Amino acid sequence: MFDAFTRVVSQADARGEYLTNSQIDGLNAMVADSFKRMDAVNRITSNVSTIVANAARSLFADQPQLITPGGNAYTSRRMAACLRDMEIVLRYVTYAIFSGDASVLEDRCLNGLRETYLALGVPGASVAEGVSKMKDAAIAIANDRGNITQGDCSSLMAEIATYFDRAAAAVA
Ligand code: PEB
Repeated sequence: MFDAFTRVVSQADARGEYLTNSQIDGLNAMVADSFKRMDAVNRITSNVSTIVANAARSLFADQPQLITPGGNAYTSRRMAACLRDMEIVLRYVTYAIFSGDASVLEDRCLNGLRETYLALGVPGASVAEGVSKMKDAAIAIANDRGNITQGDCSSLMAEIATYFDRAAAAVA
């Protein structure tokens, strides 16, 4: 599991090189902007149940076959598993945002998930759609201009989007 710092160190060490100026500048910029990152993680973490519930509601409105008999989220046991899965993915996304690196998400959540869903008969494309709805909701909350110091969060929001996109692509 890497974060933005250990990833750079591990790459440099693999080549036996010192850190380059551009690597140091990159990490310096990340540190300078770290309050934005912490605020984003804090806002998403504080709104997990809203994000999951709304994304799931919207997914089932778009794909009602999931919750009718024979659907993969039919029965309260499967519905619970589905909401839990969405919450797990969102949790790993918050770890990736915090670390500034996708490896925790890739290694501990997404690795093998497609195969798991295939074996279970869970429709991966539907999970991907749910993840994409969580992306929109999470970014709307993290990027809300209200009650926060004003600043340019566009690159952080673009980075956050990539973690959700990776999760969706891993199961689609
Ligand atoms: C992944 N999901 C399910 C299972 C596992 C995971 C391992 C099988 C065991 C169980 O039922 O608990 N677990 C989950 C995960 C990690 C992990 C992400 C990462 C570390 O350890 N069904 C739908 C929707 C979708 C869904 C499209 C968006 O119709 C999910 C939610 N996942 C779903 C369902 C099951 C499941 C299991 C319904 C139960 C399937 C079944 O038992 O038939």
